[in-house]
Amino acid sequence: MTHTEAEILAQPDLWARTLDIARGPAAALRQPLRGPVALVGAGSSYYVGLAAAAYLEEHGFLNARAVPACAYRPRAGEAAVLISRSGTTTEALEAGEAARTAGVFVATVTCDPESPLTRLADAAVVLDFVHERSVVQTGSATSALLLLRALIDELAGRAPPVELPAELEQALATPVDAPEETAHLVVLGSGWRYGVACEAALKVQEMAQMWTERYPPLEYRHGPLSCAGDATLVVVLDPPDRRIHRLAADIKATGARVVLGRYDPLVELVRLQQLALRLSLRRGLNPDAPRHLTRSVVLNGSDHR
Ligand code: F1P
Repeated sequence: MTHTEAEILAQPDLWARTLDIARGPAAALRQPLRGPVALVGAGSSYYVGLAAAAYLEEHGFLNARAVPACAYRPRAGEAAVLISRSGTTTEALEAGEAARTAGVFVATVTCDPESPLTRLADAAVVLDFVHERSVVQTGSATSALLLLRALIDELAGRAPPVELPAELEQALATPVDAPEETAHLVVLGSGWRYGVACEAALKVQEMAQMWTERYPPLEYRHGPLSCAGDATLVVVLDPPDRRIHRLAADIKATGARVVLGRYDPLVELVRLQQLALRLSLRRGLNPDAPRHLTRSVVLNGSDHR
């Protein structure tokens, strides 16, 4: 078994532990999440922020934005939540330093208590039970998003999603299948599911070096549908209502295969991590060593200042 696969399968336990800290140490994040707040990260960590910012908006907190770390500029009166598995990504560190210099409240979500990003925070939440050797983020990203969801649910007076570890355990036994001819993946999701769709598509890019696209579902007809065909697999994260069923029919008419999500979008993300792993192995690749990638992007010298 590759260590990426082992890390994928470890997520039910990580999620249970994440929900435990949401009730305790992570409470320090609740206040900044009320907004105004910028959720900042790179790669998978940016997509976690994208999903969390939309989740905040859907729960009535209308003053949240997600920003790629490379594009972050501090705003007076706006807290910054910096998300980074390693806590060493150069753009995330630069964003944290800029926020501190501007006098902005800085909270961080990392997996390493000793990382430079953790150390510069006013409030640091550390998922120190997540130990990923992989380059490709799996449980670190889903645990960070689950943590933010649980905190936002509590801020909104809703029960946190305590059922998800068990739902994931069940879902891991029913992986998403992809026909042999699959060479093109499209993941569709609206609202907070769009950030989840971006992260799912990134897994397939990183592990299987496959062409992927991601859109809000009803956007797909507005041009990108022209690329759908026999080698296309389209996964829809939104609940299958009348409009989604109509969209699925239009997509199937192109020859593409459509899979409608059956579980919580975060659970569907893990099923797509499993799909990415299977596609990687089917293509004779090593998911533990994704081409051209490093576990953390650390830019040395002055070329990035
Ligand atoms: C961010 C990131 C990862 C990606 C790869 C390179 O890392 O882009 O999302 O999978 O590992 O780094 P981090 O800031 O979350 O540690």
